[in-house]
Amino acid sequence: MKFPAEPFRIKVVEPIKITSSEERDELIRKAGYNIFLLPAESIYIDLLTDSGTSAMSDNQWAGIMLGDESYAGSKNYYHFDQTIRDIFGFEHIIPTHQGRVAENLLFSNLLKQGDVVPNNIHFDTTRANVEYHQAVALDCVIDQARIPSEPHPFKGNMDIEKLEAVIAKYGAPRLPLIMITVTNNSGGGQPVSMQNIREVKAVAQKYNIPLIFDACRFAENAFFIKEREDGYEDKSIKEIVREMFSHADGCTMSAKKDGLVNIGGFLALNNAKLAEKITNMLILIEGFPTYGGLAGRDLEAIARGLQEVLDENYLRFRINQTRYLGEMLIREDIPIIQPVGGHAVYIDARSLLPHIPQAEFPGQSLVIELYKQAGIRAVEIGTLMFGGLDPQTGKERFPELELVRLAIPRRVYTSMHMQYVAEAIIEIARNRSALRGLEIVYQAQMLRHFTARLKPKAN
Ligand code: PM9
Repeated sequence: MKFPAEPFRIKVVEPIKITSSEERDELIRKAGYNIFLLPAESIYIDLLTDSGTSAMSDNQWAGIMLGDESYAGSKNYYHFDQTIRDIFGFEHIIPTHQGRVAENLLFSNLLKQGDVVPNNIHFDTTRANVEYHQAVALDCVIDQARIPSEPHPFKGNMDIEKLEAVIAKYGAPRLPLIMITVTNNSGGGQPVSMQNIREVKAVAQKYNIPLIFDACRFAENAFFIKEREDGYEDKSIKEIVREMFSHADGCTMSAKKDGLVNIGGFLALNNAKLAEKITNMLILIEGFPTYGGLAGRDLEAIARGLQEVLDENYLRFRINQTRYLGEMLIREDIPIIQPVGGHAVYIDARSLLPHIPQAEFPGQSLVIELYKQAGIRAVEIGTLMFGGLDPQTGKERFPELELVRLAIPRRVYTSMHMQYVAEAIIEIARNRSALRGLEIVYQAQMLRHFTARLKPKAN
């Protein structure tokens, strides 16, 4: 059966406020045509992110009631620690309040000025944390990842030749680690194959460089391996995860994704000395090693979430729900990144709106129309997010792709909601010539997309 029916039933509902298009016109005008500045209450379907937006299960909520809030040695910590060791196989588990703190702790202890960190594609916070330490974040993903219509089954794979070239250019001592992001968020939520993981590991081992995974969407990646890679169809998700991580020396994790919780993360390592150093720093910035910036109840919810996310029925629904939305759009010739990724559908806004020049933010124009027409919040991943003035040349920079991401929160929306989203996009695409570009009236110097204010271009 292809229809992605939900493998759960609804026990608690959260009403969503319905606004009129006139109200939304006014709200978005007031928000300076920036969806980050909208009150969340005014949104019907919120696809801004899949991070921290999951619905927890009854089992997780029950775990919340069993929170042991002792300062040290909470029983929930032992459950958290044991669960992560059991699933991922690492020796030392350091709780953090979200993923970027795990990155910061790791890089603060490993990187020095001029070092180089290759990844398939660094996620924004990873790149920012690398650059903060005056090191260089390099993307070594396969070329097919840059072509939206290219149907490669593992578009998150690292290009081994590119990786070897980086090592040859800079020399292994300048690479304190190699990273792989599973699934590759910045490349469209695309998976990395087991074969590729083995190949990267072989290179890392040859030069004695630690291999660390950015593990946010590890279970979704494992499901794709089961579905697409020879020899894995009869393995359980847990077996696949264990094999994936057996090739790594550690991982950073935002539990706000595949941990099925609203807050939390961890850093896991096999290197005892490094773990000890980082644990001491954790005490300085997050908290005692048995809670790391989280409440006991959060640790319990993560332990339970990490077990639930391994359920194949859940993952089949999850991946198929995202695919279902993508396929409705493909059938109507809406250009999207293919194959559909694990956690989001990415629309190629430049192909959809060729009459809007990149300098006038075609992706943002689509985002604004989606909100105005249907109360849907998506996010632009294009010139507004990655453009801006080049500090060297003083000229406006333009990214390769103008994307609009529809990130699907886990277990939150039904497949009927997905139909609503698809219909809204299809309707907008039919009237695409009416969409206009935008211009910036205010922007911050860094990360301008969060606070920028825009206005529609005059005709
Ligand atoms: N990802 C996302 O919406 C949250 C917004 S961050 C501007 O996709 C990867 C692959 C991520 C990620 C967050 C983090 C950071 C690390 N790696 O948000 O710090 O997708 O828990 O995780 C977001 P935290």
